[in-house]
Amino acid sequence: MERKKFITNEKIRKQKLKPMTGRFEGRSESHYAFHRKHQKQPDTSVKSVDHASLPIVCAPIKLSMQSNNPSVELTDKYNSSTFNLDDDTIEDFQRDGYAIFKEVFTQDTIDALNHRLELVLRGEYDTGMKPDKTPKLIKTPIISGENVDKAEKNKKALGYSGNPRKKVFQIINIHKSDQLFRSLVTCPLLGELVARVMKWEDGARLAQDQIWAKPPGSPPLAYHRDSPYFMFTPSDVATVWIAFDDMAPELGPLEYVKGSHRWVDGRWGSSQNFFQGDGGKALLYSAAERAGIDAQSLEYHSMAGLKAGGLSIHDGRTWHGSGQNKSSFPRRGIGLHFVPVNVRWTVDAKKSSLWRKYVEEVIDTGGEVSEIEVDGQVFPVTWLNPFKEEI
Ligand SMILES: O=C(O)CCC(=O)C(=O)O
Repeated sequence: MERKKFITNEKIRKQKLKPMTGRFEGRSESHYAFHRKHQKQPDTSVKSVDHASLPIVCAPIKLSMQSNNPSVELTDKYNSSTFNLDDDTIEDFQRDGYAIFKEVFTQDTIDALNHRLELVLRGEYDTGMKPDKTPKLIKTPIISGENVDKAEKNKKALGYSGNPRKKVFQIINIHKSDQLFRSLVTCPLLGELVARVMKWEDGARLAQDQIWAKPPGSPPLAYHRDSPYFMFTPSDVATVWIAFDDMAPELGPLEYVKGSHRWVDGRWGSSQNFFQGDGGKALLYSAAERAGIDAQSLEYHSMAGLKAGGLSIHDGRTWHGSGQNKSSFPRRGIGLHFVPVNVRWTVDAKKSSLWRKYVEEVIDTGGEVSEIEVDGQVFPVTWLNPFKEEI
């Protein structure tokens, strides 16, 4: 089997690398040992695709829709040797619980992702595998094609992501179905940004991705925290949310409650509550009250104004939600949930309908859930800190 290519870091990007093919120069043996330790056989639940052959790097190569290994493309701002994550951004993130990064992916990449999203919604998977969750949608006739210009596209039907069902919908783990999405979620820059703002010394691992699409007229998404839904220890989670459309205020952009990651931990409601169209703030208000905070004093920060290709990162404990889509266009985006490299399952993982399947086999053979390492094929490490040699 081909060796898996975990790559990159600031140093490597500074060298303006082409896609990686060889060994990592200048790394110590312990670094390679770490890679080997985290290199696993594919999960048994993943049968019809060889994940090791899927692209795991995003690199400054020209996007090609025809390519067998399609890769997302970063803008010059993030692809160049001048990009540097400054200390102020990290401090702001630690204080507020979120940070915003504009113009990260090129418009070509976003157009291609929207195109692929439409195909996945229509059941076309270029890996041959289904995502873990797909929505039930009303069949609509036309697709937003890659060669159709914007004006022309808008005159036509909006495709499945503009679905007349008027419901917020999710796809879970689209990266299993589509190679371009696989390249997006494993893009090392994203893992690096997350690890550095969260101060995860070792690096970042992808736990799950979730497409969030709000067709015209769809209701608000209830305010919630992400971290209670992830059954790992340590319990840190961070989410990268990438805009696939320009976030005009009437589209119902993502909103954060400033500083809410510092409120007491706890679980309120279930993921079913996400989709209640009641304005979505009931859980938030009760959490604020428990934290001794007056609901009237909450400070909200909307992602309105963020252009397609920009992204935000939030701490998994930051309360967030989004308003109704009052426009006549779809509002699309993807949330990528990351965890630290060295997480283990919690004992509760075996009770969770979402995570049980990943730990079941070990339990069946008498293992202790808390001793299970997460599977690197299913939960790929997307960035390792090259400056931390011993882990
Ligand atoms: O896209 C949205 O409105 C919600 C996204 C979200 O809750 C998340 O990514 O954690």
